[in-house]
Amino acid sequence: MAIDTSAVIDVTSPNTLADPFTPPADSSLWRKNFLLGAATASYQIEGAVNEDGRLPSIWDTFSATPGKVLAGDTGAVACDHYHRWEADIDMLAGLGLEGYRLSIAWPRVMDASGAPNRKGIDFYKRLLARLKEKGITTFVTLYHWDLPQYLEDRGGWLNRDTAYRFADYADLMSRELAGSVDAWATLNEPWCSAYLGYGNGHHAPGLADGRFATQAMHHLLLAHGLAVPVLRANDPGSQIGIVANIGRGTANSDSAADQRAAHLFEVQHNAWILDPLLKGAYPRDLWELWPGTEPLVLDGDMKTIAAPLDFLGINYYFRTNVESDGAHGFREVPLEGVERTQMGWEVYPDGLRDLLIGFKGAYGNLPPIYITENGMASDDKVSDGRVDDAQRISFLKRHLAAVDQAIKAGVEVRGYFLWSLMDNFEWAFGYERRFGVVHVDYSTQKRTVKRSAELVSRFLKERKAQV
Ligand code: IFM
Repeated sequence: MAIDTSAVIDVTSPNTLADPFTPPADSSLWRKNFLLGAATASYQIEGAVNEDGRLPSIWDTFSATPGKVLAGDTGAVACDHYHRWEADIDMLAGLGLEGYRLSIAWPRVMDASGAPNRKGIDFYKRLLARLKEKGITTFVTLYHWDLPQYLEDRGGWLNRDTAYRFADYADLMSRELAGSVDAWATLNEPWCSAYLGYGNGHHAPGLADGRFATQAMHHLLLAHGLAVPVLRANDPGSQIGIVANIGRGTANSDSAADQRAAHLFEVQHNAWILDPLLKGAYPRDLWELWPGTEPLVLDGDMKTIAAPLDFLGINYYFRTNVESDGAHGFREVPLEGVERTQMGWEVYPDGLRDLLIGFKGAYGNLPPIYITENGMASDDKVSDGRVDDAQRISFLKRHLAAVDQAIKAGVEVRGYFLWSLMDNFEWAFGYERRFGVVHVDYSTQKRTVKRSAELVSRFLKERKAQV
């Protein structure tokens, strides 16, 4: 496929460009019904972890464990959004962003007996009411990793019962919030919950066993499948979906072994989640990669998991170049001289385009897609009251061009959410890595709109003004 090089700008001299962001006139982004918004997640921004009856989550426990999070950071205060939500929503609306993707903290809204916590629920009711008042489309994720610690104490996602508790939680929230949520996502990035949480221990709860990862994944997907009909019944006007992070794997050489390695990389990152959801079966190649780790699957589970979706949320960040490990798997071969972000992740917009087009070919029933996260971390500094995040502006422009190319190739992409509205608690990397289009000074909680947000905002206002 031809690449639109006009979308690639020189990040070293951004100021020489009159307009480093606005998409070309023929871009699908100019369509008014292409939703452009921003995303956040509860534990990453809310803080107030002990307030109004919120119970501990696995991330409170994990981040309080020495050595687990960079600099010993925790989400105890984060962006203090729990107290500053009104100003934050005003800021979002002021930027002209049309959609907001947020998540609910499960331990804030339900206690260990399953009883509702009214104060926690009311927080989200007020937040969503304000978003509606501002005319913002609301995407609500039920699970963005903050599992109640009381459930982890009973085995967490290794315990099948957690899937049923999740369905109860989905029932409660969709009864309480029906009518104020445009789209429900059951889970955010089950790959991270299962693999990083139970497979290698980089995330909470910090367990490291391949067998745990596949069983946790199965229970996460089961939780999703059990919740879908509940959400549909309680909130029939809303769209129901799930959010998956996807990874591009490329082969380090043309050799059959390296090509196979790249295929297995994508099986492990993408098909592990998308095949059960869209084909009702785990990819068989996964068991070649991880022999002996098949989860316990009960009769009917795969049918439950493959419940039809109204949308699929896709989170995309980077690609990984791999070679064969000489046995059944792959190992990374980092490429030299490529552009990287503060996370060390390679900037590779083509990966997003290629994966989207590949999914359309692989899954005949691919639902409409929202890019529910895309963005990058940079070591942004405020200078004279401004933040010039030139690399992010270029990154966003190039990834939006990739989305446009996928749309033109026939993939139905309905919208795109920037990750993230503001700098926040980046999990095991604490506050060092800044993903926001708004800068947060954690000592004062002052928000400073970065240049990237200004340009996105300018584009949205221009688009709105068009007849
Ligand atoms: O910050 C995370 C987010 O919570 C889930 N997706 C990836 C982001 C960047 O790492």
